[in-house]
Parts: sequence; structure tokens; C-alpha cells
Amino acid sequence: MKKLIDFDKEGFKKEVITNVKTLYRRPIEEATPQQVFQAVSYAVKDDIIDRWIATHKEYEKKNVKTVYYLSMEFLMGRALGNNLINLTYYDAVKEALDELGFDLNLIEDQEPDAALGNGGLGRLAACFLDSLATLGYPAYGCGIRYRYGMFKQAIKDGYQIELPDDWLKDGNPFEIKRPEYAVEVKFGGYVRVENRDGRNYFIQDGYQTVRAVPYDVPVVGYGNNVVNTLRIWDAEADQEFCLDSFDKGEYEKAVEQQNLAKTIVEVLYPNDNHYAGKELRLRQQYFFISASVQRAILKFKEKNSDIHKLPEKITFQMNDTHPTVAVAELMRILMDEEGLEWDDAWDITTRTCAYTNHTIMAEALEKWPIELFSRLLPRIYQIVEEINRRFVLKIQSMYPGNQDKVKNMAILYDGQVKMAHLAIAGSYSVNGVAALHTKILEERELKDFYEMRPEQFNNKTNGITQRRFLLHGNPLLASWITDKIGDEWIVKLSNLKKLKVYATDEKYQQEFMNIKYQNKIRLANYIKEHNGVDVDPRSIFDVQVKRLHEYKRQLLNILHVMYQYNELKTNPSYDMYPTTYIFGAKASAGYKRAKLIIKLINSVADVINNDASIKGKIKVVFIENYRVSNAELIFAAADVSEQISTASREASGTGNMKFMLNGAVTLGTMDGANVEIVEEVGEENAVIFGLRAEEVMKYEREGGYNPKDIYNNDAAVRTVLTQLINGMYSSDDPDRFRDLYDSLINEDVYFILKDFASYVEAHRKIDTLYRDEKNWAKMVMLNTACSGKFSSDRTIEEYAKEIWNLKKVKVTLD
Ligand code: 73E
Repeated sequence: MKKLIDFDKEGFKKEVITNVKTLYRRPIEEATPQQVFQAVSYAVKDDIIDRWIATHKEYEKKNVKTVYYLSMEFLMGRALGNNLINLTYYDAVKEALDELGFDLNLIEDQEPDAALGNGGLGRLAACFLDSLATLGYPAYGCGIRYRYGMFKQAIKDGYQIELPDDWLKDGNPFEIKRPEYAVEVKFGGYVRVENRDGRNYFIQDGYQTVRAVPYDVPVVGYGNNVVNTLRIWDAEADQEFCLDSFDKGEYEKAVEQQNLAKTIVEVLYPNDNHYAGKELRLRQQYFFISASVQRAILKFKEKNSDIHKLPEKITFQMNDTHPTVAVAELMRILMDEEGLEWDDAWDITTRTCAYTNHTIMAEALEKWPIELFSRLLPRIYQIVEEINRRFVLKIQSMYPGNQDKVKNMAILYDGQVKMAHLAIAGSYSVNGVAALHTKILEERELKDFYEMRPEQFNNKTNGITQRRFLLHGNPLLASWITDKIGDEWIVKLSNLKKLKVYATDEKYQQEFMNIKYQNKIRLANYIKEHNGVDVDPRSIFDVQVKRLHEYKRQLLNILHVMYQYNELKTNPSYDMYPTTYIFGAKASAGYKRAKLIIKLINSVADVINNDASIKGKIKVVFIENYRVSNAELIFAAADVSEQISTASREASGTGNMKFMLNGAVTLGTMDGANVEIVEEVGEENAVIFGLRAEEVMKYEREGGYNPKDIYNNDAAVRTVLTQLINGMYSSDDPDRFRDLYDSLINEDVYFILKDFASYVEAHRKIDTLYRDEKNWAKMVMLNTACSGKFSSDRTIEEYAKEIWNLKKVKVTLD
């Protein structure tokens, strides 16, 4: 790795020793790994701080336009290793720690993941921050400092157990509390009108307030001295406890406010792609949005006197509809605090806000009951009402007499506030996250909006950061690549295409496959240590890691494993390449069927892994507590990447890109970004199966299909389904999996049986391809070589140029 930033090894060692001493009153030889982790992190932070200050000085001097990436989720993972990578002295610190008698890997393992997110949406936000800093774009990530992040998953008797994620218990060495930037956020009460100098002012009264206090986390750019900020908000009670107060009412009010503050930021809602409509969730949304927007405006006003210039200096990018109250909050500030008239405020707002749509899943659409929304946010609701009134007038003037349009597009309808409609009405840009997804938005989900204002819509295919998911996660492959093509790929991933020439060379094929093999051993060791299962690194590692959701079809995967096991048992000459099926997935705590699928996977694993008669040809492993840190190991070790969602349902996917980058072959449907992966790597280097999106959507328009036809006509399917209810995998309770059986036989909403035969065929193809070692090596090398498009650097360049209009900034240290 190129050393772009000077590193003073001896000075660093001294600082670590001093830190251990001052933090823990201990000599370094007696320090625990956790203490060394803290000491090292503080030493690294020291280096970061100068660059952080220099970056912000530069931003202020240039009075640059800044993007505020508003997101309920930032799935950052661990910071230490990534910061060292981006400071370009990971290897040097490794060496320094060696000399002090510590293993950097072990020290990194002391850090809990910052799991302030559920899955793809939150991890995308984290990759975007990495790319923004690396490219030198002025940006803030704005979110919530959840006291408890994504729950820790334990597996007990095959069932998922959720444990609290107390990620802050040892303190977070990288964050800095900024009480000087605290702001007030108001909830509830009522709005009264006051007329001053002939103008009506709207004043919220009788409200409860919460103090929002920001914590800043540095986001280090790669080798460029840029350090941006992830600003996460904590809530504190507005009033100090007034213990000498004899007024019981006052005291109780104080306790109430204390509790209100505490509960707001207590925990991340563990729902991925699902809307639950909880009051506390809306509180969380308004809490961090009001704080972020207020602070952004205050900062803007330090350098700019004309509020009309706001769109030239700020974009609020809304990560899905979760931050959409930003539209109304900005209107409130512009009118109630800056004194603008509606039209002026609306013009500014709709040139400042932009919206990214991440899902078309109906159950994920946010629709708040008006009763709840207006009670919690009375002034914001008033503003939404007026936005809606004017928007409906616009619809009516464009489509006179067309009530359907109003019904489909209104923001307030059927007693609900439709957040997606508010986001679209209030934004200058609406984007999808992969080409197919954007097309479906334009042609189906958001057709009416698209027809009204087509120029508002655009696509930004997702991406991932190669710094974390290759340079940090797969050091062997990273240095092999650097050896071949130099290290510019770290900031310019399209360079990987230079690897194509090596893909047909036997010597390099062997080197590449040997690295894969080393990574499989590394994962096998992890699995042995954490799951107690022996897996053979010479078997095919066939991997599906992602949130558990019916549309992602982990059920299809495990049904196929059951099928393959049947083949092995009934047909002694059944020839299959030994395969390890690896799963990792958290199910939302209240998602019963998803949890039952986890139990099924573990039950199938139990039976198959303990059947000596199949000679280890199939192994099934469920990796507990799948998260960013172990994902890095998993991607590096995969041969086959399972991306098998029902076509049209997965907006993009980003795990698919991480597998590809690390040299795995996609076994997938033509869904989300898989389509673009195939486009880049060529059909012959991926294995595609199943219905296409248009076919799925056609069936849906026509009321579905009849899964019983498949049950009746396909004996193999029938056998597998029967095994769900005959106790084969649940001898203590044969009915345990009946719900899965019924759902497949009666509805099969996700076309699992419909795609089953094609999926079996795809697996056969993988088996055949894998046996041809040279061709397989070529395939996986081409996957790595063709993954350049999927860098989040490319994605962010597109956002910066086509939506945000940002300029890059250079930072030098004195
Ligand atoms: O396809 C993924 C996509 O790659 C999509 O399901 C996911 O976003 C990723 C990044 O664009 C996503 N998550 C959510 N919606 N889409 C979501 C919805 C509600 C709560 C939490 C997450």
C-alpha cells in the first residue's frame, strides 16, 4: 500500500504507551487488548484531528456547497482498521504494534461494530461517507446516536435470540461530544396565531422540548487529508433536574422530560424493508431532522447573509422517506424563523431537498396516521396540510376532473400522511438505486409522478467502497492486485479491468485461486471457532448473507439444499461437488416467518451435518450474528454469491457487488443491480435463473399463479415440501414448519416453487463449471476485473455532478 501520509513509528509507539498509562494507570505489558485498542485509537485520533480541523478550515474559507446526507441509519462497522487504511499507514501500525508485542488483528477485534443500521440502506450510507471524504467532497452524515444499535443475534436450539447491543459500554474513542452545537426540538402542544405588523406568525405552545446534542465522528478520506463528519444526535432533557423544587408538578414534568429524552434515542428499530408505524419512530425522525436542519441553517448563516442562496450552498439528501419531515421542517424554519412568505420558502425548499427511493415493497411504505402525526408535530402537520392543498390544486389543474390522479398522488389521503408523496413533492431530484429499479419506479410505482415531472427522475446505481471490502477485508488479494496493476485501483476501481489479461494465464489463475483458498481457510477457522462446525475449504463455498426476508428467498436456498440431500440419499451414484452452504441473516425481532426460516436452516444443518452416510458432500452453516466485521471475512472467502430475490423486489442489493469484487460468481435472478453485474461481466461469467421482472409483474397483474400445479406435477418438489411437515427436520414437533408449507402451497407470493426447477438447474451448472478449474478461475478473475463500476466512488461522482453540484476541495497540512 502506498504511503501517502507520513508516519512516525517510534513517536506512535510512545504515544500508545503514554495513552495506556494515562487512561488506565498501567504499563503497556500489563494492558488488556481492550485497553490497547483504546490507547491505539486515541493515538490515531490525534492524527485525525489535525486533518479534521484543516478540512473544515478549508471548507469555511471556500464557503463551499455541502451535502447533508440525512439518514436514520449509518451501518459503519468498526472504525480503527478502516481509519488506518485510509490514513495509509495500516501496515506501519501493524509493525509498530508487533514490536510492542500485540497483534493488530486481535486489537481490531476488541472494537464493537457501530451497528447503527439494519442492512443495505444503512451500509450504503456508510460507503457513501467513505467515498465523499476520499473524493474530497464537503459532506455531513446526519443521524441518531442510538444507545443500542442493531441487536446481537445468538442462536439457541436453532432459534434466533436477540441480545442488546451495548456498543458504547467501553466508550467510543473516535467520537467527540459537541455540546456547543446543541439545539432544542419541540414536540406536541398546539399552534396559535399571532398577528404582528399585519403578518400572521404561527407559534407552537404547550410543547415538550428535548435538547439535541451532537456527537461528531470523523470520516477519513483515503490518503488525501480530508476528514468529513458523521454527526449523530443524542437527546438530553431540556431542564436540569430541579431537586430542591418543592413544586411536585415541576418535578414530575422534569422526570417526564428526562424519560422522553432517554427513550427517543434508546434503540434502533430492527426492521429492514418494513414500516411498523410506531409513534417513537416518528419522534426519532423529527428529532434528528429538526436538529440537523436547524444546525445546517445556523452554519449557513455564519457565512451567508441571503437565505435565498441556500440551494447554492446546501443539499439535503434524504435517504429514503425516513427523513422526509425535513421538507416541512425547512419550510417551518424559513417561514416562522426567517420570516419568508410561502412561495419564497417553497421555492428554496424544493431546490434544496432531494430524495432517494430504496424500495418498492408495499409493506415498507411509510404512511403515518394523521391523528398521530398532527398530535406529535402540530406545526409541521399544518405545513404538510398546506403543501398538500397546493399540490392537489396543481394535480387538478394538470389533469382536470381526474380524481384517480388525486387519489394516487395526494400527500394526505385516507387519514394518512404519505411520506413518499411528500418527499417527491418537496424535492428537485428523485432517484432509484439501480437501473431496473428506477425503470420500475418510472413505469409503475411512481408512474403518475414521473409523467407529471419526468426531468425530476434519475438513476444512481449503488456502489460499495473498495477500501473496506477489498483493501481491508481481503489483504492478500489487495496486495496481489497492487502487484499486478499498481495501487491506483484503491481510488479508481475501474483500473481493475487491467486484470483481464491475467484471467487466461494459468500461473496467475493459480495465484488467484490460492488466495481464495487462503481466505476460505480463514473463514473455516472463524466458523470452527464461532459455530463449532468443521468445513472443508476445498468444498464450494456457496454463500447467502443478507437480512432475512421472504422476498430475498433464503427459503428457496434451503429447500434446494433439502432437495440435493434427497438426491444424495436416494441415488448413490449422484455426483455432486462437495458444497458448503453458508448462511448469515438477522430476522427482525417481530417477523415470525423469517425467524421460522432461520430455525429451518439450522434444523436442516443439524440433520445433514450429522449424517455420515453422505460423506460430507453437503455442509450447512448458519453464521451467528452476521454483521459488517465478519462480512469482510465472508465476502473474501466466497466462491458462489447467492442473489436470488424474486425479480423486481430487490431494488439494488450491494452484497452482490462485494462478492463480485472479491472474485465470486453470482448465482442470481435478473433483479436489482444483478442485471448490471451481468452486463459488466458477461452472461457466461454468471449463472442466471428464474422469472424475469416483467414476468413476475405480469403474473401479479393477473392475480398470481397456482403453486398447486407445481406441487402436483413435480415429484421432487412434492417430496421436499412433504418433509416440511412429516417431522424429518422437526421430529419433536412435526407441525413446526407447517406455516412455511402452507404459505408455499397456497400462495407462494414470492414465486419460490415457480423458480425452483430453474434454480436446481442453475446449481447443476455451478457444479459443472466449478469442476473445470481453469475456466472457473477465469470466471472469478473476470468478476473481480469487471467490478469497477460498482465502486461507491463512481456512484458519488454521479450524485455530486448530477444532483448536488458539489466542488472538490483539496486539503494540505501546514
Ligand atoms: O435493495 C436494497 C438496496 O440495495 C434495499 O432493499 C435496501 O436499500 C439498499 C440500498 O439502496 C432498503 N432498505 C430499506 N429499504 N430499502 C429499508 C426500509 C425501511 C427500513 C429500513 C430499511
